[in-house]
Amino acid sequence: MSDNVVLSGSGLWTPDYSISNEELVDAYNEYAQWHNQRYSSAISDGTKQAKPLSSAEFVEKASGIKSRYIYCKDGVLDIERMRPNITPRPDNELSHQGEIAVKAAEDALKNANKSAADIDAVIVSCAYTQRAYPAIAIEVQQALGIKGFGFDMLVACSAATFGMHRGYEMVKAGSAKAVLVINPELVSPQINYKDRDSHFIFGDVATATVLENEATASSANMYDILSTKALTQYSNNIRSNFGYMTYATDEEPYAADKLFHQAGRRVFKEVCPLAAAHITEHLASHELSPQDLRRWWLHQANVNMNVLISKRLLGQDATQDEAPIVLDEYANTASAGSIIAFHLHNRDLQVGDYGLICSFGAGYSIGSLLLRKR
Ligand code: CO8
Repeated sequence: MSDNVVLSGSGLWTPDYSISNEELVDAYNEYAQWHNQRYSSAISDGTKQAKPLSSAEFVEKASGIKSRYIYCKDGVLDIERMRPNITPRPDNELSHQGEIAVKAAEDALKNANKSAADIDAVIVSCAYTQRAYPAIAIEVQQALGIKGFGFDMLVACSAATFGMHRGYEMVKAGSAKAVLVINPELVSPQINYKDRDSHFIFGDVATATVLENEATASSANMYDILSTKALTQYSNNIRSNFGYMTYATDEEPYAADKLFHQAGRRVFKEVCPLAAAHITEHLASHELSPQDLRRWWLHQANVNMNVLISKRLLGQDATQDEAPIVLDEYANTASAGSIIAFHLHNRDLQVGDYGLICSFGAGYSIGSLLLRKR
């Protein structure tokens, strides 16, 4: 059997609800004003900090984000709650994260022209899993009726690309014929909606991809995966301390440091050059230059990051056709952003065109896949 691996299909599940910058900022500002009034004497004697106001104009200018989708809108804009109000499910029902994973997976299977019987491994790879065990991947495997095996993996912003790397290697090694990689990015429960600097950044979504041996592939739209490249470099600039240890350490399990927090400016400055160098090296290993690529499916955290990286690579701004932006509508969806961009903007490529999927962010982590349209 050949050892060529193809990306034969992708899938996307988009939540029913969305929140505009204006709605989000109005709720945050109402909360901040309430907070500042409630704690006015502590704020004046310096024992508590005042909450600064947010602005929809700032959010769009600083990030490019106009709105975000959300799994459960209820509760987020309620200043007495400021977090989604998700109803817990009993153990014998499909979990929330399992449900959105199944939806994206079904779309990817359809687009890859595959049925559950064709898949022999399921990887659920995302920024958070809603529980430690049993693995969400094994739950999804059962819900879809897939034989073989499944496992979860977490690599924050690069979970999707790193998951695809593992799928690629499994198919190459012959330990699986076809791998379903799913990224159920249900991130809204970890957003600090009371924090002016980060309340606007993220949205929920689920994406999925099918990677398989070319010998079994029958999709009408597929890509050769020519190679993968990964890099990690430890940084505390994007962090969440949420975890199972709080039960033993007696810390507040939902304190601000247990939610997403970052030094956004430093992330911006450090990650952009790392990502540009990583991409250049990846292409050079195939004797390709950035100009040889027809399309860039880049991580979707901040439009200004993508502009800077494209400029470093191409020497000029990339057009929407060259490096599509989806974060205006979806916001930062953790690891799923580059896969949404791929899913929505790949069908027009011609046979032989090159494209690159690349994630960059928390860890730090950078992951790329070089593709060629078949
Ligand atoms: N409204 C109004 N003003 C604001 C706001 C706001 N909401 N926020 C900040 N400001 C103010 C600041 O206080 C500051 O004021 P001053 O100049 O007086 O000090 C001014 O605006 C400028 O602030 P910044 O320097 O912080 O603004 P930036 O231009 O740097 O923009 C960004 C902030 C948008 C956060 C930007 O730095 C950025 O995008 N950086 C990169 C971030 C990034 O890529 N992060 C990766 C995220 S991690 C990830 O993708 C996955 C993690 C796992 C998922 C987690 C899910 C919950």
